[in-house]
Amino acid sequence: MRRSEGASRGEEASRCGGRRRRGGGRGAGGDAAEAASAVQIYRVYYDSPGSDKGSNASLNGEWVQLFNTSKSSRNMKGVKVRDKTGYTYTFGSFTLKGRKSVYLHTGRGSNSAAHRYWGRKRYVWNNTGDTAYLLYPNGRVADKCSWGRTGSSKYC
Ligand SMILES: [Ca+2]
Repeated sequence: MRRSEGASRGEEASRCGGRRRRGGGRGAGGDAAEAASAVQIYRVYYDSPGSDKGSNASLNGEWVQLFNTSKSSRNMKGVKVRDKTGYTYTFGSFTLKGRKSVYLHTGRGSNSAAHRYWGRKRYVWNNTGDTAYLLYPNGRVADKCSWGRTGSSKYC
């Protein structure tokens, strides 16, 4: 409807979930359904540093950073992170504190408050374009972030 904003701006917004951040702040026109997702995809590092030789360290160079935009803790149990293909990570018992990030690494490692490990032996995020989805336990999309064939990471 707000055509005066211009098509390019609209496209940019839709590539990364179609709303908020980047310019503006919170609350502007947000509806209740979207406000329900306090946890959002903040950044995806899809092309891990160096060549993709498949070592665990290289796999862990791939990650998704989730950020809790609210001041209160969020229970993450059952929340999922999924790629376009359908590879899915499901959080077990985990609480993300308010205004904190958690990094979900592709490879194996010891889980901590700020770092969780998918445990995969292969990369999950395509270097040449992909989409990361954050799903509620019921499967509804809470957030998503897409990128193209350039760069190594995307701020969503
Ligand atoms: Ca990758």
